[in-house]
Amino acid sequence: MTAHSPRTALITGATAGFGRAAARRFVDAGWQVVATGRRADRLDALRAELGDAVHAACFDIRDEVAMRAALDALPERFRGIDLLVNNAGLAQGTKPAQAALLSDWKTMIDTNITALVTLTHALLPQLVARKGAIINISSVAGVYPYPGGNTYGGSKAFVSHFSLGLRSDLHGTGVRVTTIEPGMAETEFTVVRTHGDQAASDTLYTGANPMTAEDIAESIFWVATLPQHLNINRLEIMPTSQSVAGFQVHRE
Ligand code: NDP
Ligand code: 8X3
Repeated sequence: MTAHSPRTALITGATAGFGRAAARRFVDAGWQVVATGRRADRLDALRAELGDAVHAACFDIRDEVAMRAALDALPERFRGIDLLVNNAGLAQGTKPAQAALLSDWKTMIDTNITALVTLTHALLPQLVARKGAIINISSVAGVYPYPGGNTYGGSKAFVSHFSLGLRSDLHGTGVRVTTIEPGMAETEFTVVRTHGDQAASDTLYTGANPMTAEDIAESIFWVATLPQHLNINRLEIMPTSQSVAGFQVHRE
């Protein structure tokens, strides 16, 4: 990379929500973005909107072979990744553990944990070589338990702790590692979590003044563009309307 080359971010889950808003924010600031996701039409639309600064890489992040093929197929000018934003992820289900679907749990673990560590492992050598940065999107659900959070919260607790572990291992390399832990933000998250219940999503967010995808994109951008000698370890952000409630007690 020459002094004048644009920096390159690989943003997973750029077809919606935080990832798409982040792709727009980074391109707006002169970065190049490798945008990933499964929905080719959404990636095509982003490419049409943002132009040559975007390379669309369409694959299911749980498919390791497809992931590696997409990395191998990166055009020359997108090959040097300076920033990895591990954003692709999801919740599946809102029921208590004893009523949850095991298939939902496995989908969350495969996406939020296994895919995230696989991609991180693949990109670490070049991130070290380039003194790059990793921003992992966790959640307040990984910090505070709530009914129905079970495996989703567990998967995000993994993301937060994995990030701190990365930071320890990368000590002295110059690679920065940050976990962002958002609270309630209106994206496609709840429609996905409820397996397509738009009304449930609307009910959750109506009147709550939730955060927006752009709010989180701005935070990602801020973290990424701080001076090289500063590392935000973890950043927990909630809408003002949300706060943490305490313990529950069941009485006979
Ligand atoms: P959205 O549902 O709007 O976006 C999720 C993105 O992840 C999509 O681009 C989707 O792409 C991608 N994705 C999901 N599964 C896969 C997969 N198997 N392969 C490839 N891409 C996948 O949700 P958000 O923007 O809200 O969520 C982004 C991240 O933020 C997630 O990790 C989520 O857990 C986290 N988060 C969200 C909060 C919220 O309140 N919204 C709060 C805290 C954290 P596609 O479907 O095209 O594959
Ligand atoms: C999403 C935030 O509070 O719905 O990670 O779990 S929450």
